[in-house]
Amino acid sequence: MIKKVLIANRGEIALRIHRACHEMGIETVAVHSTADADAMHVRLANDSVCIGPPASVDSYLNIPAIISAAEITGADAIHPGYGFLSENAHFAEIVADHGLTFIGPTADHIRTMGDKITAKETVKKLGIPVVPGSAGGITDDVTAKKVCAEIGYPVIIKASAGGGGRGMQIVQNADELSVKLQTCRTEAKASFGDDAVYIEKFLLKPRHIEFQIIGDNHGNCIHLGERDCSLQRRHQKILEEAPSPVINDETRARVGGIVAKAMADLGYSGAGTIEFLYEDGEFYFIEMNTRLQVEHPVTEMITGIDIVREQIRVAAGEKLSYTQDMVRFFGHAIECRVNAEHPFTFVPSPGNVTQYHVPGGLNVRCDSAVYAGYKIPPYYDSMVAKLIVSGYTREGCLLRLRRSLAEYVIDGITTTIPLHQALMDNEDFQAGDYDIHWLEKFLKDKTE
Ligand code: MV4
Repeated sequence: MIKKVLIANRGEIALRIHRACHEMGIETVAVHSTADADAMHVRLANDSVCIGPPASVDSYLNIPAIISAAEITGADAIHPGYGFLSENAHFAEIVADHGLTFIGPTADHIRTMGDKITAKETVKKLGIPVVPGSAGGITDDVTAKKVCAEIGYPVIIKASAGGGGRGMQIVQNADELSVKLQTCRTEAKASFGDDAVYIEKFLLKPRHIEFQIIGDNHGNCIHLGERDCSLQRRHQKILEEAPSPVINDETRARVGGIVAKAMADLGYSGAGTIEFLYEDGEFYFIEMNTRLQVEHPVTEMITGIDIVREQIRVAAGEKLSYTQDMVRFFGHAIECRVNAEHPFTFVPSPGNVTQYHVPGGLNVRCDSAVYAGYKIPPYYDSMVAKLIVSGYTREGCLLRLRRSLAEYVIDGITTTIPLHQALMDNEDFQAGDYDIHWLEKFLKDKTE
């Protein structure tokens, strides 16, 4: 088994990983930038190493410094968390080359899913339904026109090396196609160094529903149900819930069964998320994430399964602790992302947290590395906490969230807590009646 894990991340997820390690009797190494010397995970870890100045490229993305820190401290594994190096196949390879265990899938699987054209081809062959579109990349106008005529407008052109909303063009009709194809290819080359693009039917009012899977190195892969992540602004998720308000048990078992079988056939090991657009009762694969996700706690809350613990177990070569029939879904869970930002304009608000009080009570979980007196640095992501509640019913979660949000004290900075409070009072949200565009409209009405 793994004895000492280097956590190549910061903030709440570094703390989340430390907690799983501590419960498993595994020591931890925190690596941090000069801006994070006073961070909570640095205090709690068994060892800590400063790996560079504040800028992420010089610290949390500094591969030689991270590998050196692992060697100096005697770590035998590295957990990359989310963001930073978590989906960097090159990093996964280097970690393995140094005789260390990368807590995540193989470099090959990361690479396959990082290229969106290859990812789509791969999962389609494995039986997962995909969005209608081009078979592979598109380079010329003639082929593009043919594909679009077949699938019908509007279409969306996406960069193969993009993902998460970067490098996309929506095309309303044939007249716009040629220019937008060229724009997309040029931007893809400039942003990602790869001009490969593909075309899909543009779905107008889908929901974003993703399935959590986890596989081991013994041919097993299970699914842990879905999360509804439709509430997002500029491709940043704001609130996530499990189960989705629009998915029933039969559909969960059917689609979950398809994705778990597909990933077992692929020999996938580690945690992963299969992202779908869901419209008119149909699922369409768009991307796969090969990392632990920010919103994993809602899945943990309805299954009782510690996803980070399972990641560590499977990386160490152990079997998953659960077979599919041991997985039970209980009740509902909702996560509110608390960002150090203005609640409606999203202007960043880093600075000193002067007073801090976390809500508690039955079925309330707060994943955060913030403490009273902590100074939120301006260099990184603005998410400072995740407030997660669970309950028998979705309605119960909404009542519990109202109560917890009111109890939460974060003085000294502006946070998105008032946005969540406004959501709790909205009828569409209360009814679970929202798609991927709903939040932007809600915010437009609020700020106009
Ligand atoms: C789409 C789509 C509609 N149809 N694909 C956005 C993030 C990335 N993961 C994929 N995204 C989308 N892909 C098809 N075939 C809608 C989105 C999308 C979106 C697109 C344009 C403007 C805002 C958007 C917000 C959420 C999702």
